[in-house]
Amino acid sequence: MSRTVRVAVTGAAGQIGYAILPRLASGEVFGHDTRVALHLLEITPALPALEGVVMELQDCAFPLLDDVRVTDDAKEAFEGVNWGLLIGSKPRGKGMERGDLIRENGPIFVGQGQALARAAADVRVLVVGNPANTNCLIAMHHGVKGGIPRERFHAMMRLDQNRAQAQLALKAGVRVAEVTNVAIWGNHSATQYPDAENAKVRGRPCTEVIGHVGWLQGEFIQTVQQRGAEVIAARGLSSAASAANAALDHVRSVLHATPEGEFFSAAVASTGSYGIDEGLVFSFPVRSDGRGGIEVVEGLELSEFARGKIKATEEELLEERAVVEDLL
Ligand code: NAX
Repeated sequence: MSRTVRVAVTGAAGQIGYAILPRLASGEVFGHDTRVALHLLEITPALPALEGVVMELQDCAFPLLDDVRVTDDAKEAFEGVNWGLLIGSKPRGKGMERGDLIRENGPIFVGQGQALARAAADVRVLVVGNPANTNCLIAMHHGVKGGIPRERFHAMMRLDQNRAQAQLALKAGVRVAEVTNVAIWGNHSATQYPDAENAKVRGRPCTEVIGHVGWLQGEFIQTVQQRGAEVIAARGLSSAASAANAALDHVRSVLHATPEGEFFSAAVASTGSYGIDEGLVFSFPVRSDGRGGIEVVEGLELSEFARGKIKATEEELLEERAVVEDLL
């Protein structure tokens, strides 16, 4: 047993927390030769519920689970962690506009970005809590000020990628693993652009295999954009198992070198690729070098249709950034 990976999970008593913690502790992400320590952060009123989750983790008797810490103090939670999975945030209340939600949650990510920089020298951060891209922008801003490299901050787009991949596989009548290179561009919101034009089915262009441009530019995009709302309408609760699964997929994709010619989707700070405003946390096709570094895949062809969609989602992110300008 060589080492211990320390993972902070915020909002650990929530739905996604409940789905993700056993899987993190099982060894399926960091490998069966790596111990896992969990640092769980919650707001004070949720600590009793979190104690119940901790009891269940004990009752799983995971051989690799090294240490579980529970706290309502961000600095304590992030002490020495290698990964920060920032899942906790306030849900959208009745009648609340997107702008109100951004204002409600922004301050959480100021404090957590600062705490990460003070407590964790070698950390990678995945922001899941919504609005994920702008929350990530805020955490990144404060983390970078404290010395964490900018490229260590990501916002989760993997659930959108997985949803798109599944829809394309269903349409093409192939296994989901046979669909690759699904880029999601922009914001984790209803303006995101799931890109079928660059996707592949069994290595061939998806547009050739599916061939139905009307479906690819219409129903496919809307289904992916609205999938979260569809799950809420059916289940009465937002996606949790699939969101937890996507976060773990993201971590695994960062840890392992991306196969030659392939990419996955993650929101990272724009350095101006594809003309996107610098600094926005924007979803791009990315590749991992297998040592924890990821870089944007340059040079993908974008049709006029795609460029229009990408512009719209960029505009939404620019508006979101303007709403939190005072926090940056
Ligand atoms: P829950 O409401 O079940 O859990 C959220 C937890 O966060 C609660 O236990 C709450 O006490 C805690 N929390 C609130 N403020 C906190 C703070 N300052 N520090 C630590 N913990 C805090 O929500 P859940 O279904 O688990 O979803 C969590 C977040 O993920 C939400 O913002 C949700 O919108 C977002 N999602 C993001 C997705 C993505 O693809 N990026 C998809 C799934 C999900 O909708």
